[in-house]
Amino acid sequence: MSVRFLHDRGVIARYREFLPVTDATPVISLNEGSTPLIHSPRLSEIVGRGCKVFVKYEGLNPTGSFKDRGMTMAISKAIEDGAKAVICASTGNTSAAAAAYAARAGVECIVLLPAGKIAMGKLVQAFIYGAKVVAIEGNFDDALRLVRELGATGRVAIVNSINPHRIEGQKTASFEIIEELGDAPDVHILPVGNAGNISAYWKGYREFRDLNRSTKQPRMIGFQASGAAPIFHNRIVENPETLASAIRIGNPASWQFATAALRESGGSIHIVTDEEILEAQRWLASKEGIFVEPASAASIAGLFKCAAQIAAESTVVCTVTGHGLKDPDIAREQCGGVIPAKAEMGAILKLLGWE
Ligand code: AN7
Repeated sequence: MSVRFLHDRGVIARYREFLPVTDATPVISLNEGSTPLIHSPRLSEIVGRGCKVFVKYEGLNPTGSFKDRGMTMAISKAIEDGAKAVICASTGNTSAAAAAYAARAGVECIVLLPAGKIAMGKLVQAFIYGAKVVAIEGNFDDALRLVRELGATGRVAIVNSINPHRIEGQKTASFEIIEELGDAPDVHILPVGNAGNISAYWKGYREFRDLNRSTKQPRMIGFQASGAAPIFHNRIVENPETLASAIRIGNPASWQFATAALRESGGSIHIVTDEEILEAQRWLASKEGIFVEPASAASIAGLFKCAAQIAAESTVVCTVTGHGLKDPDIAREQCGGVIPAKAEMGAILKLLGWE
């Protein structure tokens, strides 16, 4: 009987020739990537004028967010370099991914989180994958500053997106989109926190264009939460605030890369309010059956906001970065409760109005 190993399908296996790996690189993979690119008839109709809108559903990665694409690279390279422990600061998803891939590699994982600001699903992931979870009295930016210092001791490998291997892995999402659409889209919309992902997508689009695997490059359009919008305002935000805790970041690590991506692609960055984010989250779940976490819904809120500016006949991709179950509390607060009933047919017919 021939055995098909799991790691023949992750993003390193699929895109090895475009990534900085060699035969000496151990591949630490959980079959990440190959996420669905879902056509949305309703979003297409809202944008109108012959535009086609697709949702890249990154919540279907192994730990429930796009971070797995970069983490398979960062952990594989850390192991290649002999690391025995890895560390990251996180608003939740990076720590979940780091903890899972470190577990798979058999190395220690330390995560520094802003105390009280991590969505429940993400916190539980870090625990169950066996990470050492440190909650600091400060925000993500404070945690990242400490991680940089801890990394400088040489005792631990940093797997935040300041590690360039993370960006390399994340660029594979663009490759998948180009392969599936047969070309790059005209517009790509995504949420922006640390700005690693917008930088990674742009790198992926550029590389496939240079290799003639696509004929064009999309305008990159980023959306930040209005209370955490340093790139939009072009200044560090000392006390970022948003219900979308994943993007509660005031001093993005990849700020310069993101600015270049916006400039080179003819794109732009904008803001959406928490109310707009939550409304978009409910809309996407209840109208298209796609449940995403609040930060991810910033893409959809953003699309609603900029729909009129999108040229006719455009192909638009919105990345939704994380699964809705990551943050059950926020979703629960917005929804109606259960309808209590006796276990009797008559009672149920009555409350359904079917009598
Ligand atoms: C769901 O996990 O920064 O602009 O520490 O979890 O590349 O930072 C998460 C970011 C968007 C923003 N959507 O991406 C972390 C972290 C979700 C996220 C972003 C994040 P970047």
